[in-house]
Amino acid sequence: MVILRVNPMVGLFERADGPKQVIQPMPILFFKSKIWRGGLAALILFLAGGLAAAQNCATTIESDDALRFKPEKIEIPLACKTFTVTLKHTGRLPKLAMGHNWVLAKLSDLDGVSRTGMLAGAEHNYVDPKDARVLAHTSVVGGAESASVMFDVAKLVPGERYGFVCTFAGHSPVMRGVIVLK
Ligand SMILES: [Cu+2]
Repeated sequence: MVILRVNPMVGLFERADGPKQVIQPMPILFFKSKIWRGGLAALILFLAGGLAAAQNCATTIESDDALRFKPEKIEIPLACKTFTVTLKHTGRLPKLAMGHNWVLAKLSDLDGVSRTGMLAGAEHNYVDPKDARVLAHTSVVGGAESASVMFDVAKLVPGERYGFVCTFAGHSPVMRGVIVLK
């Protein structure tokens, strides 16, 4: 028969007979087990994954053969290091006739970057490469095409108002939307 006595110094049970052997109570065995460590690692990964998903540092915006963006508002979490916008053209018309791009700038600069973009022309995706007011932009896409751009969120200053516009010839007066920093 195994006789257990309590060692008050460490609070563990010990066998009083035979070779010195420490028998640990179940809770301690559980916390030392690989199952627990594996579970803890999985829990941390799950929580980290949930946090990244909650921040959602990417979005897709659609355009079509009519002159519109859907949605016309993009929320960018300031907690994101980078943000990716994918512009998807769900229409059928080729890009020479109904091309769209997505250009990010301060709201007050949207008219200016549209003017310089139109002058830059199709070979520059309707974006003047020398125009520093352009904070990010995609290339021009036609029907069934898409393009993405990733930019540093640190470029965006809290309190400033930003928007986006399609600078393809003639589209900028109607194809635009707003950025919401959160
Ligand atoms: Cu357009």
